[in-house]
Amino acid sequence: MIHKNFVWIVAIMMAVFLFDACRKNQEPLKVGGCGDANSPEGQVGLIDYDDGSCLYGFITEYQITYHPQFDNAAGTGVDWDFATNTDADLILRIKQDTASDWFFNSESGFGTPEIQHNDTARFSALTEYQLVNTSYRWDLYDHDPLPLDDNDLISSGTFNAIANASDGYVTAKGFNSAGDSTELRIKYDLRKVY
Ligand SMILES: [Ca+2]
Ligand SMILES: [Ca+2]
Ligand SMILES: [Ca+2]
Repeated sequence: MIHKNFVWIVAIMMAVFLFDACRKNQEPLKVGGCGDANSPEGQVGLIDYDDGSCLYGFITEYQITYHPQFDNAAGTGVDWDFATNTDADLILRIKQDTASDWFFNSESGFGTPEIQHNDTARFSALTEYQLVNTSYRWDLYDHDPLPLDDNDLISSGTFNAIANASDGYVTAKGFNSAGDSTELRIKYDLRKVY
């Protein structure tokens, strides 16, 4: 009986020893995810390997959610037209900071819609441009007809499309020389790139 118990105890001790040795030899668990800094969902520096799950942001719509009511930068502080108290006629342009060409210019597809300063102006993306991890520049103008008057800058700004991306929108603020602010929102869909 003593002999039988002894065998059991030795067997259990060996099993525990082998299990422990096995566990110590295992590699720590590797964490996978999207490792591309050009993805709005990228987790660069937070994961061990890229598991091919990256999705990328493709622009579907541009929005100006608000802009200054008056042209304070021109020193008039009155309106955006020759007639009194009229709303701005928007022209939105966006490009990569270092590029010479605007990849979006609302004037070519939408004309110059007149929008109240606290209403949201929406421009559908004419091409679903892919957002990347770099600096972008945008200008918002009020259209005025020549030869009476020329366009006025409403606001201008720069932003990084990936740093400013959250829940399907890139959000950025722009300013003019009077310090008046304007908000740009770029709506994007997440998709794979094949
Ligand atoms: Ca107007
Ligand atoms: Ca105008
Ligand atoms: Ca003007």
